Amino acid sequence: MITLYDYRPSQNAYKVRLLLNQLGRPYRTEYVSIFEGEGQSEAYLMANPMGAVPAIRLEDGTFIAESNAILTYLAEGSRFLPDDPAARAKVMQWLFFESDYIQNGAASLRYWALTGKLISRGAELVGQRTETALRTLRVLDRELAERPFLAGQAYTIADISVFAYMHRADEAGLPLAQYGNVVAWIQRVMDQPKFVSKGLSLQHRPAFPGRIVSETKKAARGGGFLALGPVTGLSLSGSSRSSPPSAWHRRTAWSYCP
Ligand SMILES: N[C@@H](CCC(=O)N[C@@H](CS)C(=O)NCC(=O)O)C(=O)O
Repeated sequence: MITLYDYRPSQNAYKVRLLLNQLGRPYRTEYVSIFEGEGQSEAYLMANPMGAVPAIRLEDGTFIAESNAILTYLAEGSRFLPDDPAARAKVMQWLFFESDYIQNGAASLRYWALTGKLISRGAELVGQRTETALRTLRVLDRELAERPFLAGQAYTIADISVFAYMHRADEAGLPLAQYGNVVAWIQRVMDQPKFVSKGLSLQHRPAFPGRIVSETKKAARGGGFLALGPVTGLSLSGSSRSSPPSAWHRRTAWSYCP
């Protein structure tokens, strides 16, 4: 069975949860406490050289990192990724678009807004990211006027990938409601069979069932996002339990985006 290295508030990890559910593919979860430095443990760096979530481990022990690479691997041979080279390249076009413009625009802004870091980022940087985010919204709105889904007439992993952050663009302070074609597309994505808003499926088997409960309780206590602290017990061989955040991690964690 596949293992998903996950962190519940991560929208990048949500992409993978959503696809796994829509594929009906059973999997197990191991939570990685990214803000406690666990992502930077030697053991986890084998799964993802950047120490970020998501990553997956295949049955034969192979690790795959980067959400869009994982989506591509998992969708192979399914209706979510066409075989025809040109149609496939159109899907890839949107996966790269997501990785570049959305992760560096709306996703960063959302993370900064939700974690109270917006002010310390500086006006110039926030201005650049906002311009990138608004540009992506304009592009998406124009493109989605032409067809129901990003890569054509059918729902694919391109939609899953872009949906993950764009349907929460208002949390980044972006005027999502002004982009009618994007709003209509969000609804079409949510109407897909086996759509799940959090991505936990019936087939899903957490490696540490109790931890989901404790995470939910923490979220309820603290009002959500920021309250979600370490919930993991990474069990890669040689891994230790949560370690204090390293200096590297304290310096750099801000730039990424749950
Ligand atoms: N480009 C990566 C981005 C992954 C990423 O930034 N993940 C965040 C959570 S959404 C993370 O783990 N950040 C902690 C870190 O990078 O140390 C992807 O698409 O998977």
